[in-house]
Amino acid sequence: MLVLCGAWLLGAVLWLHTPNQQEHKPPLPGPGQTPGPKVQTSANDTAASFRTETCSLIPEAWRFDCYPERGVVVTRELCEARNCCFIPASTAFSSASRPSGKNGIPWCFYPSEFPSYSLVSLNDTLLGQKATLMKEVKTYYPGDILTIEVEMRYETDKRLLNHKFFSIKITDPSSSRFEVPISVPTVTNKTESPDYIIELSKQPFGLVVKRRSTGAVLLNTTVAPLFYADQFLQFSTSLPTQFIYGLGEHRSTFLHDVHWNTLTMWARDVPPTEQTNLYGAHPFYLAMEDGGNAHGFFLLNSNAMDVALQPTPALTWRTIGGILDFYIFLGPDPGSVVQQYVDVVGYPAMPVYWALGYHLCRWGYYTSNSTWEVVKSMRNYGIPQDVQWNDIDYMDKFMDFTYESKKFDTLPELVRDLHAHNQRYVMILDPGISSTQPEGSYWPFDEGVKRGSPGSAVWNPVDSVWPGLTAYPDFSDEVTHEWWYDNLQMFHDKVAFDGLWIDMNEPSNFLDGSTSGCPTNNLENPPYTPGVLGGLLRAKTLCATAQQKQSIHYNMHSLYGLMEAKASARPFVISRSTFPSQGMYSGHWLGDNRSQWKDLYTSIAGMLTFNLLGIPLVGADVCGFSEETQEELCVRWTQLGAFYPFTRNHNAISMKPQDPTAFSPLARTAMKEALLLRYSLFPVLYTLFHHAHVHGHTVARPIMFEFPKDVKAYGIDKQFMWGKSLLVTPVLDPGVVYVDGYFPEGLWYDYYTGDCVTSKGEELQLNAPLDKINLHLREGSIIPTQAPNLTLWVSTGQPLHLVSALSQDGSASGDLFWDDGETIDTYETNQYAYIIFSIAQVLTFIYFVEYSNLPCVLSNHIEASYITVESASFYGVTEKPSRVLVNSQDAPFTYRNNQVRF
Ligand SMILES: *[C@@H]1O[C@H](CO)[C@@H](O)[C@H](O)[C@H]1NC(C)=O
Ligand SMILES: *[C@@H]1O[C@H](CO)[C@@H](O)[C@H](O)[C@H]1NC(C)=O
Ligand SMILES: *[C@@H]1O[C@H](CO)[C@@H](O)[C@H](O)[C@H]1NC(C)=O
Ligand SMILES: *[C@@H]1O[C@H](CO)[C@@H](O)[C@H](O)[C@H]1NC(C)=O
Ligand SMILES: *[C@@H]1O[C@H](CO)[C@@H](O)[C@H](O)[C@H]1NC(C)=O
Ligand SMILES: *[C@@H]1O[C@H](CO)[C@@H](O)[C@H](O)[C@H]1NC(C)=O
Ligand SMILES: CC(=O)N[C@H]1CO[C@H](CO)[C@@H](O)[C@@H]1O
Repeated sequence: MLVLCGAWLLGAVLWLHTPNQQEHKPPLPGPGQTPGPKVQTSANDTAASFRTETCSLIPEAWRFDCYPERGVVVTRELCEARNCCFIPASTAFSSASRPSGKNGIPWCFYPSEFPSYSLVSLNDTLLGQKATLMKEVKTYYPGDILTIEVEMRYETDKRLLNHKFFSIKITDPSSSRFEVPISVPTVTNKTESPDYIIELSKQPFGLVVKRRSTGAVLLNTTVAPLFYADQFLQFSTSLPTQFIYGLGEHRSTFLHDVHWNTLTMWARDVPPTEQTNLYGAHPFYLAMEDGGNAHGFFLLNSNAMDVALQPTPALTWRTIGGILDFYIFLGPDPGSVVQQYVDVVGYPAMPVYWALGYHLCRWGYYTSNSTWEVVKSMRNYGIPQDVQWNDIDYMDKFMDFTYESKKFDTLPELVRDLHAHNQRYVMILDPGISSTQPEGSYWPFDEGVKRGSPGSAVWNPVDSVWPGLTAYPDFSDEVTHEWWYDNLQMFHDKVAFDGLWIDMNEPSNFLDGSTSGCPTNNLENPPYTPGVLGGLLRAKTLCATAQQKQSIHYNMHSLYGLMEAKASARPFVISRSTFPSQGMYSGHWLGDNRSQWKDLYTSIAGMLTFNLLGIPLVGADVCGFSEETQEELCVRWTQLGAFYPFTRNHNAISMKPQDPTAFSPLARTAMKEALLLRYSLFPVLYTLFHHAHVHGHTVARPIMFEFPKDVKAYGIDKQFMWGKSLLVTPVLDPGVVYVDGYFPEGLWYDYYTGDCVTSKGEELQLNAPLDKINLHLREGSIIPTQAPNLTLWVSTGQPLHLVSALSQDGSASGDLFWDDGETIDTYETNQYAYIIFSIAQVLTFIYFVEYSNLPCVLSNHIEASYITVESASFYGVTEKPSRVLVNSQDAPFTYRNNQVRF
C-alpha cells in the first residue's frame, strides 16, 4: 500500500522520550560522549603550498570526497580547515550543488598524506591475526577514537566453503559499540591454504587482499584514510572492476553505475525512485573480475550509510554508527559468492507450495463481496489463482486485527470458500497500532500497554489527541513477539488467514518523528547525515532517539522489517522492509511501483538483485500499482510476472480493475496462458527453491551467473534465467511483436516448439506476438513439468512430463525435489524425494532415460506423494533412434521434427 494518503491514515508517535542511558547497554554512538578536540590545522600551515601542488597530481577519478556533507557550500576555507585538497573540478557538480546520488567529482578531497591510523602491533590468534591501530591526532568528527583493534579471521567452513571467505572486525577496545543482532556462523578453525593473500601496510594502515590464483587486487584500503569516530566510520577501497551488483534497495539497473554514484541505505517508505534510499538496506556487493572470477563483500552494519562509487573504480563505505565488521567471499564464480554470503546471513526458507501460485490483490475492493466476485470470476474463466489478498480496506478504521463488520461482513465466509477450493487468503498488517480508541475497546493496544514495562516496553504511547495516532510495537523485544502472536491467534479464530503481508515496516510514519517532537541531540542531528531522503533520519519515521529493547532506533531502524518478519514467522510472509537474513523469514515485493513500461523493465533488476541478496521469493506488483494500467502493458507484465519467483497482481485504490478478468477476451486469454505456463513449470520452480533453501542458490538469476566468462552478459537485465536451464526473454516495450534477446554461446531450444538455435554469443530477434513470452531451454537440460490447473493443489497431483534439450553430445540431465508442499523442514527431517533425471545417447541411436523415483514419506497431499513420470519429449534428436530405454525398459515412442516423445 501507498504512503501519503490523506487524513485517515495511521499516524505517528511511539515510545520516545530521550533515551535513558541507564536503561540500555551502551549503544553507540550515544549522546553525552565528549567530542574530541577538532584538529585546528590552519590553511596556511607550512604544508599548504606544497599540498596544492601534490593535490593537483591526484587524478580526478582518484579523488576521495573529504566533504560529503550535503547542503553546505564547500569553500576553500572549509575544505582546508579539514586539511584537505581543494580543486574545483572542471566538469560535473561541485559538492555544494550535489544532488543526492550522482554527485560528481569532489572539489574537496583527501591529500595522500592525510593523517590516518598506523599499525602498532600485530599478533597471531587462533583464527587469524589481531592488530592494534593508533593515530596521533583527532580529526574533525567528534568522538574520534585514537586506538582501534582489527581482528582478522581466516575462516574455514566445512559445510561447503573451504577457504573461501574471511572476516575482519574493527572495534574500539575501550568501549562496547552497537553490533547488529543477527547470528552469523561461529567458526572454529583457521584456514591453512586460503584462496587469498592478505598484505597489511603499516603507515598509514591499509589492507590489501589479492586473489591467489590471479593476483587480482580485490581490496586495497590504502587509497583513502580510515575514519573511526563515534558517529562517522569510513573506509574506501579500490575495486578491480567496474562490474558491481547488489547494494540494495535501490531502483537502478542491475549493474551499478560507478560514475560518482552514491547509494544511501536507511529503510524508507517511498515509491521507488532513482537515487533514493528505499524500503530495505543491504550492504553487500558482488563484483565480476577480469576472466570471469567473482568476489563479494558484506559490511554487517545497520546504521544509516552511504556507499559511494567512483570511476577509479573505487568504493567508499560511510556509516554513522556501529562497528566495521566485514566479510569477503572469494567465489570464484558468482553463484558461489551468493552461496558464501547466504551461508553467513542465513539460508532462505523453503516456501509453502501455494506461495508459488498466482496471487491477486488490490487496494480498494471496498467489500468482501466484491473481493469474492473477482475470485469467482477467475474460476469461471478458468484462470489459475492460488491466493486472494486484501489491503487495508478490510480493516475497521484501519486498525490491525479487526475487520470492517458491515462492508466485509462475509469475509469469514469468503475465506472458507477459498479453502473449499484449495485456495488461500492473505491480508495486510501495518505495524502502527491505534493508540486512541476508548479504553477497553481495542485489545491489541490495551494489552500491549499492559504487557509493556519500563525497559521491556512493547511501546510507550505518547499522546492520544488525534484519531490517527498510533504506537509502534518494538519487535526487538521477545515480549512483543508473544503479544503479536496472541493477536494473530485471536484474529485467526475469526478469519482463518493463511499468510501475512507486512507492510509499512520501515517503519513508515506520516509525521517526522512524533507528535511531541524529538529531542535535540547528536542522534537526531548527527555530525554527518548520509544522503537520506528528507535530510533527517526521522523523516517519515520514528525519532532516532526512540528507545527499543535492544538499542536505540538510531541503530535499529533498518532492522524493523526483519524483526517484524521474525515475529510473524512462517508459513508465508511478504515484507516490504528487508535486511540481510530476511530470506529466512519472508519474501519481498518491490514496493509501490507505477503502471508504466519503465517499471516493467526495472522490476527485472529488482528481482535479480534480491536473488543475489538471499531473498529469492520476490516480485513486483504485476501490471503496476499506482496509476492506471493499460491492457497491453498488463498482458506483458503478467507474462513477465509468470516468471517472478513471487507473482502478485496488485492495484491501487480508485484505479480501474486490473485482474485478468477485467480485460478483453484476447488479453484475458494471453494472461491465462502465461499463468498456465507458470503452473506447468511448478516442479522446476519448487526444485529451484529447494536449492536456494539448502545450498543458497539463486532462483531467478542473471545470465552471467551461468556464463561468468561472457562479458557481453554482464550488463543484461532485460532477460534472466530460472536456474541453469530456462532463459526468459520478455517484451518490455509497447506496440512490438518482436524482441531482441542475447543468447550465450551454445544450443538453445524454443521451449514451445523444440526448434533449435545455435548461438556464438549473439543477439537474436525473436517473434513475440502479444500472446507469447519467449522461453528457451539450454542444451543439456531436463525439466519436469505438469499439466497445469486452476490451483497448484490440483496440478501438483498430475504426473510429470519431462522436457529434455539434448546437448551436442546427446546428453542431458535435470532434477526434482518433491515433498507434500506444506510440512515445514521436510528436507531437514528427511521427508522428501529427490530425483535426478539423465539421458545418455549410447551407440548412435539408443537413448537411455534413467530416473530414480522415490516415494514421498508424507502423505497429507495424497496426489503429490505418488508422483510419476508419464511422458517425455527430447528436443534435438537429429535421426530417428532405434530404441528408447526408460529405466532399462524399452518404451514405445514417436519421432517427428527432430523430437522423440514417449
Ligand atoms: C591564509 O590563507 C587565506 C586563504 O586561505 C588567505 O586569505 C590569508 O591571507 C592567509 N594568511 C596568511 C597569514 O598567509
Ligand atoms: C601483541 O603482543 C604484544 C606482546 O607480544 C602485546 O604487547 C600487544 O598488546 C599484543 N597486541 C594485541 C592486539 O593483542
Ligand atoms: C578444526 O580442527 C580440529 C583439530 O584439528 C578438527 O578436529 C576439526 O574437525 C576442525 N573443524 C573444522 C570445522 O574444520
Ligand atoms: C594500494 O593502493 C595504494 C594507494 O593508491 C598504492 O600505492 C598501492 O600500490 C596499492 N597496492 C596494490 C597491491 O595495488
Ligand atoms: C454480501 O453478500 C451477502 C450474501 O449475498 C449479503 O447477505 C450481504 O448483505 C452482502 N454484503 C454487503 C455489504 O453487501
Ligand atoms: C483441470 O483439470 C480438470 C480435470 O482434469 C480439467 O477438466 C480441466 O480442463 C483442467 N483445467 C485447466 C485450466 O486446465
Ligand atoms: C517494476 C519496478 O519498477 N520495480 C521496481 C520497484 O521498486 C524496486 C525497489 O523497491 C526496484 O528495485 C524495482 O525495480
